[in-house]
This record gives sequence, structure tokens and C-alpha cells, in this order.
Amino acid sequence: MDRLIVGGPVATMAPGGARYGLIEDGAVAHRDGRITFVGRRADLPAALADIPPTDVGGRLVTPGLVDCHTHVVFGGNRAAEFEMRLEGASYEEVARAGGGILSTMRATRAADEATLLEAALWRVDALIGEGVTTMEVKSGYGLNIADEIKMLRVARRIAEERPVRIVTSWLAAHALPPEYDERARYIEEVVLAGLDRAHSEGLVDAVDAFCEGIAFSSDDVAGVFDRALSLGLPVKLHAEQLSHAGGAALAARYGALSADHLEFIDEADAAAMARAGTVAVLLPGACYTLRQAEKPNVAALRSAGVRMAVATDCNPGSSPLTSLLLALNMAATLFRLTPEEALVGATRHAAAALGLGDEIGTLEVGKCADIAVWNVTAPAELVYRIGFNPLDTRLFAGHPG
Ligand code: DI6
Ligand code: FE
Repeated sequence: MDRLIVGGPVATMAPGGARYGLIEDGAVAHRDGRITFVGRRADLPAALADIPPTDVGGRLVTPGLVDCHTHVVFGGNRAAEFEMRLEGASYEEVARAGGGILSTMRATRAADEATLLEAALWRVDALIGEGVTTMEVKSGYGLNIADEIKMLRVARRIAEERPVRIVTSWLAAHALPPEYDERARYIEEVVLAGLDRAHSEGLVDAVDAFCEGIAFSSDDVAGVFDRALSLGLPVKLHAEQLSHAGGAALAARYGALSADHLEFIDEADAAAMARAGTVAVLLPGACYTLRQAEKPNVAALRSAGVRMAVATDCNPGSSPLTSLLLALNMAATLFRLTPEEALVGATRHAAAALGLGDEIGTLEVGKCADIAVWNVTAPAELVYRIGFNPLDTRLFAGHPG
């Protein structure tokens, strides 16, 4: 059945036209979960003009938001570590003392699927409540084959329990678990063997790793990426977050969908990413939480023409953040993205970071009818407010919910 939305400005977020792809007094029609018309209400074709419309009363219409980097499936929390860090310990010191990712690993291993799912849904519901219609979810707190696979099963279950599209990433190369003292052996026995298995069970949409002094080197990651590409899976990378470890250049060399964090990139990295079409996923929640002085070199990314996305990085350690709207505000105020860049970063470019640029991320004919209606009149309002959620209505594949 055809449905029609009229009566407000439509920020299509499509490139090439007005800022935000904005259409004053716009109209959006959709049928069977796909968009069939976007344009000025005055230009509606006669066949659509007869449909009884939903009038949004002047409210802003945008694509559903896309959170392209999250770790929402995990056990426990890290409030105690937060206290330690506020008493002076650094994130890396906590990690080296067996806290950090390994403390979440213990809690995640100890939790069954139902417990992990229930905890994840609290966070997912907060994101859905802000108009998120697609989100990425990583493994990376199991650090053995069974528990990594358990995490991705839970990630898939989210999409059965809630009206949201879930894209999974295999992040077994997140930290070295205590039962291994050699990275090479862990990579062979868990990261690669587990990837083969998880992929054969249909649980993996992409492969990620943490390229960092406290995690895996760019040589380690190259071996993981080789396997991913041989399985036909796209890759992405946690790169240059705490030091310049070569991750951004590696990601570009492998044609990665995205390189994420990037607080320590240089201009050569930005140029390599631009040539490869690798999206820069900026995660201001982590920078904020770690009170990191270094910020991603947005000017270099911008002038090289790298597409920038913004995500929550929702995780229990470095970014316990379940608000993509707050991430947008932080991206503007901490990283100096323009409000338009920030909003493009949570729609069109976030979709590209997930390899879904043809399906979601803009309001264009043929794409999924993932639509958000907001109690504001201008797109910049979604970025400038702090701790304010103006979502009015959300459609996922054409259905309210
Ligand atoms: N970088 C991050 O910011 C998260 N993972 C990563 O590789 C942090 C994960 C955590 O501290 O639990
Ligand atoms: Fe992350």
C-alpha cells in the first residue's frame, strides 16, 4: 500500500543539492518498505497526490539514523574502572593491570545469551528511541570461539526482537585473552578459526580488529584481513586511537569500508584513505570519556576528501554512550564538524561505512523507507542541542515503531 508523508521540511541527506538535501514543504512516498517518491509536495505525481497523507505539521523529516560503530553486546559494566581512572589511572594502565577489555571479557563469558540480550536491548532501545534504524554490533568481549560466536548470535537476535537493522562485525582481534601469551597463536586458533566458523553460520557481515600498542600490530591485523578478504568479507579497523600504529594506512591498503577513531592520523593517512574510499568513523564519546587531548585531524580528512561518519562506539569502557544525538553534538563541539557534516556522518556516510550506501542513509527513490520525524524545524537543531531528544515518529522499512 502506498503511504505519503507531507507537511514539513525534508532533509534527504542526498548529495549534490541544497545543504542537508533540504526540501522545504517536501513529500515522501513509500510502498512495501521502499521509497517511491521524494521531492516538493507541489511536484507530487497525480497518482500519489490522491493518497490520504500523514501531515507532520511542520516537523522535520530525515532518514533514520545509522550508528555504524557499537559494542552494545557485553556483560557487566566498568563503573569501578571509571572511578579508578578518575583517581588518576590511565585507560592503558587499567588495561595492562587486567582491567579494561579483559574485565568485560570475564563478565561476558559468564553471561548466557538471554542475559546478554536483555542488557543489550536496554542500550538498543535508547538508540531506537532517538531514531536509529540501523546499527552495527561487534563481538570482541568473548575472546574465545564459543563466546565470540555467542555475542554475534545475540547481535542477530536483536533484529528479531526490535525493528532495527543489525550489521555484525567479527572483532575477536580486540585484546589478547589471559590463556594466550603469544598473539600469533591466538590469531591462528581463535581469530581465524573462529571467523571461519562464525562466517559459515552466517553471523559475520564484516571483520574488525584493534590495531594498537596494547592490542594487535598492523602485521597481526594484515593476517586477519587476508582471511576476511578470502572469505569475501569486508574489513574495517580500530585505528590510530591511542598512538600512531599504522592502522589507517593498513585499512586503506585493504580497501577497508572504514577506519575508526583516528586521533593520531597524519596527512599521508588521510590521503591514503581518500584514495581507497575508506570512511573515517569519528567517535567523540571515546575521546571525551578518556579526556584525550589529541583529536582526529578533521581538517586533513576534509581537505583530502575523506567521507566522515560519526558513531557512539557504545561500549562499557571508553564510551558508555547510548545517544547518537549527543555524539553528533560532541563531533561538532569537540571535533569541529559542521552540523551538516555531523548529520551526514550519522546518515549517508554511516551507511557507506557499513557498505549499505545503496540501501539506507538518504531519502532517495528505491532506498529503504527508514524515516525519522523530529519535533524541530531545522536540521542543525538535531546537532546543537545537548541531552535533548526531539524524536516524534520513526518508521523502519515503512512501519512505525
Ligand atoms: N577501542 C575502543 O574504544 C573500544 N575498543 C577499542 O578497540 C574500547 C573497548 C573497551 O574498553 O571495552
Ligand atoms: Fe570501538
